[in-house]
Amino acid sequence: MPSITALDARIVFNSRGSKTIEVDVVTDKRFSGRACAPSGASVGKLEAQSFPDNKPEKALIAFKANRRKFIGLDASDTKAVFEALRSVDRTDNYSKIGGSVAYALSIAAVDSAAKARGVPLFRLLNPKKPYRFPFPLGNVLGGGAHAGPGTPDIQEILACPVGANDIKEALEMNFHFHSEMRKVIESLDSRFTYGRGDEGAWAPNVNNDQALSIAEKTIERCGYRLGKDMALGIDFASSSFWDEKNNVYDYKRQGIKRNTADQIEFANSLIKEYKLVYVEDPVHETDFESMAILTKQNPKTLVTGDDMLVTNAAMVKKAVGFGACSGAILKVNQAGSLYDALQFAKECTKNGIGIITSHRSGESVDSHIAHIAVATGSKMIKTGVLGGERVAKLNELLRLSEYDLIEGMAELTPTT
Ligand code: 2PG
Ligand code: MG
Repeated sequence: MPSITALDARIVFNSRGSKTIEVDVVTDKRFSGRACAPSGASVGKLEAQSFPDNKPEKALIAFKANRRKFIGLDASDTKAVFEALRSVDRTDNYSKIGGSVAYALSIAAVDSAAKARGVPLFRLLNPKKPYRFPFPLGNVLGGGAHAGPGTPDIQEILACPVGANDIKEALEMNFHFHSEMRKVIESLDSRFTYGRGDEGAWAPNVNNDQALSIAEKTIERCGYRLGKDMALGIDFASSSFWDEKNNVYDYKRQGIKRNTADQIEFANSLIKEYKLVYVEDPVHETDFESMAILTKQNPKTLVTGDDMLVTNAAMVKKAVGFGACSGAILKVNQAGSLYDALQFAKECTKNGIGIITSHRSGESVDSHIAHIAVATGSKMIKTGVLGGERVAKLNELLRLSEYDLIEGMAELTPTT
């Protein structure tokens, strides 16, 4: 067994220039694993808390005070690491030790264990075939919490190269789409600055409707067929503009307010008009009833919970009770430790809910999520298109294609 012999941690910076925690785990005195915790801008209410009292320094102190408890553990045993974390932090959301520590420690442990065993991480996490490549779901045009005033209220317009035959072709299609989109935006706005949001998506001065029409025009310009070669998706991140007091979705930037019925109708109309293969958080995080309506009415679309499910197995059970969600975002740092996230993945698979493994808007150049996506049988990996921290994950998928073990692309149609 790859036994943990040393651990260290430090504060480093993420892609937004904010402080975060990076952990090193050494097994058998020579195999070194490392992971750096990402962070979100649109954060679900029930997510793990990254740092005690929101202070990275306190997470580092908590790590140092407790690190000896992990010495001697089997680094490949995600449950043992989880239990050791829980022995020092019994809160629901890792607020005592910090979700960032739970994330970085649990992933650095399997990173070192994979090296000790001489296997790729996805094999360590799931020794059973078949493996498939997730479709890369790339944020190409965005606003919301990821970009400034003038951009759409909708957080992300996403491209998914559904017609790609292999992962290389899929990545090339997304890069092509992203670069052609700039030309479409420029043709409509000669003053476009080439500005991009936190995840590398274009951040033009357009409203929600214009954003979608730009995406559709880009598909034409690339010579793709909408929904056949290249499909579109949307992350509404609608909790971020849900006005709880007045019960309306407040599209402030566009000056439109929608009540719940209007919001369902709006989401439905976009799904139809743009043949959306994917919609994420179309309604706010506690509205399971409306999510169930959209899930039922759109059997060909992955109606996906992010802030709604917060990578929590109990929330999947709740969603299943409502008939809500055919897709589920998996972000390890929402859950805290890797074990929590793998339990969530199991619950999704058991209930026929498609998994979409995802980055955060504040990222590092780590590429573990490429392995987690393959190991969990994710249908998609949502990890942006441009920016070094996004491309790091995409390039790792290319490296994984050198293993003959991975047999083609995932099956996309929802199974619920
Ligand atoms: C989301 C994510 C990633 P953030 O809402 O899905 O795209 O954004 O990390 O800011 O929560
Ligand atoms: Mg989201």
